[in-house]
Amino acid sequence: MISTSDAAGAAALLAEARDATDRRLERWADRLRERVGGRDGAALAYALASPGKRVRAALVLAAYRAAGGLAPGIDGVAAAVETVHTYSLVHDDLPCMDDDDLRRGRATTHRAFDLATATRVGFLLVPVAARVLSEAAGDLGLDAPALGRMAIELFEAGGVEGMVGGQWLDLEAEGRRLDLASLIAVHRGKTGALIRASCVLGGIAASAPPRELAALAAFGDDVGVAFQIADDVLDATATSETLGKTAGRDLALNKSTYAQVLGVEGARAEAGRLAARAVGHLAGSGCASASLAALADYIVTRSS
Ligand code: GRG
Repeated sequence: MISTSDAAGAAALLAEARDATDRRLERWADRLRERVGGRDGAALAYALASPGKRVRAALVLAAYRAAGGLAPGIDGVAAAVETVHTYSLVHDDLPCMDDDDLRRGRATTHRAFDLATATRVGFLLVPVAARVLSEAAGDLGLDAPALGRMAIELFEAGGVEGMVGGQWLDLEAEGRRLDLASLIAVHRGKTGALIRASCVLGGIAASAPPRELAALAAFGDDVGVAFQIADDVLDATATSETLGKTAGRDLALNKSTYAQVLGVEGARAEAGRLAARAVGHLAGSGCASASLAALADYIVTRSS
């Protein structure tokens, strides 16, 4: 059960991550609107500066601090992760994928603009993420090898062994019943890889030693799957208004979900078990953190 102080700690960190990341992303949105211009520039800015919860950004900040990092420039690394996440949402909502009209409480990018524009915007956001990351490394005074390691973590998490591979499996599985092990394999890639990378990037930015990076990666692995389990439960139990995206989409698309395989209460219990195990990975690693623990609790008890 989440304690009041945990909930307050997570809320404060999320608010800080939202403020700092949104400021960075709004600056990039303004630059892109001007540099790219026209409809593509406007659509890029629309997608990039859209109001997410910034959970991945908060994980970057908390992991960085857990590993001893102190500089405010870490919000640039958080913005790079959120840029990759935003690209995935723009493409996920396309008619050839989950075909949705509502995201973050407003029209999806292909609905606000058009299909071709939204498809281009998704692809264009990937090199934008690389620029945001490189700017952040400069702000933090990190050297080229550290930037290289962060880039590998981030873009591998977005690739065939991570987000794209997981999404691919997810699309192929529509209309089929998956067992729990297959479901976990899909979501470790589709959702978990970027969440894991958020934690590892925070550690690399703080020059964490291998033992701490391994603990942050293990923490991220478990909270990544727990995040998706909570997402499935919310899809089945919350309203579109609360979520800012269309509720009940999994059922409409005939997807296998944790709520269906384990039942809503079973899925909630499994998410809680994974969140607790995630926090356990940090104990004795040198980067135990009340903020990461509070975020793990938030991830499995959130209402949107
Ligand atoms: C080419 C096959 C192929 C794939 C492209 C589209 C894509 C890559 C991947 C989809 C990844 C995806 C959308 C995973 C879902 C993760 C998830 C649960 C998102 C919701 O995250 P929140 O709740 O959203 O943090 P906000 O809006 O708050 O940021």
